[in-house]
Amino acid sequence: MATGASVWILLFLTTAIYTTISGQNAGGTLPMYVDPLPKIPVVLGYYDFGGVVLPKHLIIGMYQKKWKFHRDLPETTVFVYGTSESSASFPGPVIETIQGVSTYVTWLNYLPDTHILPWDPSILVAETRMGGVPTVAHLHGGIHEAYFDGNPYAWFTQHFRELGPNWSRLTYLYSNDQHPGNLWYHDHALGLTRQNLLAGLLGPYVIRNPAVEDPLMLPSGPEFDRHLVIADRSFYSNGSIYMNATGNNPDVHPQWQPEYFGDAITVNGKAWPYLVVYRSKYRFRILNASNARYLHLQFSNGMDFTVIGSDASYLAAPIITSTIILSPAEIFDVVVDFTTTVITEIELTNDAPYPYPGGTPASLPISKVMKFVVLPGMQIDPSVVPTSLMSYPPAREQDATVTRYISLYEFMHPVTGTPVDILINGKRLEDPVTETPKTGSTEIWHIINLTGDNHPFHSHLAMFQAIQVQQLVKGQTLLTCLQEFNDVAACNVGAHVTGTVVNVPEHERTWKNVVKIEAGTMTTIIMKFNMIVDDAPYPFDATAHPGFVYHCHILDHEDNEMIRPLHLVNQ
Ligand SMILES: [Cu+2]
Repeated sequence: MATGASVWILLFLTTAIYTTISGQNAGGTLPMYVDPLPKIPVVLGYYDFGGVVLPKHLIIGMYQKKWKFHRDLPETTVFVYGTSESSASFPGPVIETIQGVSTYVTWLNYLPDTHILPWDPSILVAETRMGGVPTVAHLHGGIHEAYFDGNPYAWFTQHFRELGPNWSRLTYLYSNDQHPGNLWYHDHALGLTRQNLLAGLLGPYVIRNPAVEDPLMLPSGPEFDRHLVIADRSFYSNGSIYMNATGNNPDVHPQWQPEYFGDAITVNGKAWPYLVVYRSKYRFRILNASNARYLHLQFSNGMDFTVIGSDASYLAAPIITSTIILSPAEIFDVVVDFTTTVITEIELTNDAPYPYPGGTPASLPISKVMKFVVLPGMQIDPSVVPTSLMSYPPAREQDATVTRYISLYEFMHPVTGTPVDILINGKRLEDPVTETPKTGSTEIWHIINLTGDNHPFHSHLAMFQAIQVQQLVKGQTLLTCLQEFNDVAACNVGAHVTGTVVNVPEHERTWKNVVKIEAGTMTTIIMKFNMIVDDAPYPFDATAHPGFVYHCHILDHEDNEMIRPLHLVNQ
């Protein structure tokens, strides 16, 4: 850090914006931009013996500990990942890995007998006989065997005292065979995902390939290549995490709410932090780790994001845009250039309504994410934004051998008119599997969104990209028919897919693991069940037990029960 930095910090502290945390929270008045953006601890998932890189076995625990989310907020009890209790952090450490070099992780649960957040026994949930917090880690975006995928039924409690029915492996093998990119790990326990992530069980994971990525000359090193893990949270005045304990339809679900929205925005575990930056280019790997909140990000001075990747893939070429929309679980990898800005205090802002896009407009606290303070003087910046990045085989409809229709719709309470549950194809996780793609194949999935909100579609194992979004006409008629017959052919879906075609944004055109499904549309995605870099088959048996899942990544939806099994079969 330059010596001038502390002077600048003092200068802008005096102009900090104060905001009142309102609603259920008694957090009082929290000033923004008083905590520096933390650097997330890094754990290497490999050994490096003078350039010889070898597999490594990590032990990562889940700990209950105290975390300070803001200078003026008392410490918060969290559940967090770390290689030790003292180093465990919110978010968990960045696990850095190398393409082609295996990382073994033994995930250990040291959590207490009871959860720090309310849970709902009326939804399909991991229930224990002896207490404890069921957990199971999932590597989001990872291509690996189903044993190591963090199946919702593969949960375990502290010291493996109790095991879910699909638990099978003490140590998970992440072979890191896939292309370089940004992944993240988080909990996936049955019916408890929303609470376990809200409590803090999440962290970034990177697969690097220096031989391929270093020649790109992108901003690099711990100063200029940074993670921004954004997550909304609400707090009580005593610092504890606030989660509504009363369901929207308590006669059906005593606790479950359709979406969790916090009224504070945290980045890397601090509410509204600031980052002092040099006049240089920076790479930011931005993850929306919120349970349900979408983020529509832009800079207060109107400067651009140069998007270089999304989710676990690069774009073919950089795309310049002034705004990006991140659904929960979505990642954008961007370069931001601070060299030419005249304004020296720049806010990263958010104006996404919640639920997205038709809900409550973002209030003042929610409309601010963090602040950048630009140091004076030019910095030598050897980095560039190359004209081309990384190319993968294109998404082509003609490669597909199977077409499926996937419909998303809610079931409303007859009195309150609010959702009781939100399902995929009207089915539940425990209903018999219906999506059984052949390993190595390509499929077309038409995803029909008959709800009023956007949903982040996520599949384990598969990589996919949207090729077309088309608005539905007479959607209510289709919804009524599907609610009665649950059969897209009988409901003549084709007669409804005649509306305006909406373009997929250029910066979302790559092999993704989360695709936003707009309300009232049918989004056509190409699903690849192979290694997308060269269309090679998976280097493992993808048909093995217990299979995979696909789901909505609004965690409250996923938990009740916008999630379905995905079982691959042999050719
Ligand atoms: Cu959803």
